[in-house]
Amino acid sequence: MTVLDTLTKALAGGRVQVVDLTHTLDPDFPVIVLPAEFGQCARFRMDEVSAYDHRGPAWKWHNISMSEHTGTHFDAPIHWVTGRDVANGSTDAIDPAAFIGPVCVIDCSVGAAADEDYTLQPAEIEAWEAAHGPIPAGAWVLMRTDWSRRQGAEYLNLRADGAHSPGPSPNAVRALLDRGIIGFGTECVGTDAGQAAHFDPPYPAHAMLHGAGKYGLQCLKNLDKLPPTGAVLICPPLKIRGGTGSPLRVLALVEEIA
Ligand code: 23J
Ligand code: MN
Repeated sequence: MTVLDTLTKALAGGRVQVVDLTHTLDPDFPVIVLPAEFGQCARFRMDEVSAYDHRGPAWKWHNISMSEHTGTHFDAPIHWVTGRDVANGSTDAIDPAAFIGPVCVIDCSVGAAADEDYTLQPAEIEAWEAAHGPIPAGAWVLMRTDWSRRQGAEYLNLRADGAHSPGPSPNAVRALLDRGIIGFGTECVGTDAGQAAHFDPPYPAHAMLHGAGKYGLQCLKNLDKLPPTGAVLICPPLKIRGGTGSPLRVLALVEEIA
């Protein structure tokens, strides 16, 4: 049997399960809100074209529109100024091998429940590796916070001084880059913490990951259904010419270990 025969049989037999890490695209799902002087992210919108009626008697369809950064979405290197000159840094040009790979899940849910401005630190990455083994080069690393359980205004958690939500510290991003990861994902509206404009450098996840040609995922859910290590992430963005990112379906393959 080939590796792929083994995989398809394990999928059919239920030994490998497919976990959906994606929120439903819906006009009510929150999008990032930037300070008023900046351009803003559009919510998801869906307009009916026909519904088995005079506009199309045998078919139903919709026109849809949204930002590249609406809902569960992928960030490409050219999203950030630091990555503007990264070769093949737009969604249409990224090597598709980046869209499937091993995934490490760092559970920050206890810290994020206690502190809405919680930041992942290098010491936790080291503790995770002491328990689960080294983060392999080419891995996707996901920060579990259980933030996806929040709804409405609680999700962005905006106050007069901006958003309050967890994310990685600059030194944690450096540590992940040292391991040669391919991308980093979170449950929050951005890969960076809500207060990351005040970090040094500002927006360290965006600035450092994309400057190094790495990718981001945000607005993930169901990270509590993944093992710390051993799952496979599948995250191909739409092939938008010159795209800085895209909404996408994010899946994980999880093996039941007998
Ligand atoms: C634009 C400006 C700042 C940020 C973002 C977008 C995102 O988080 C995003 O969706 O990539 S922080
Ligand atoms: Mn984004």
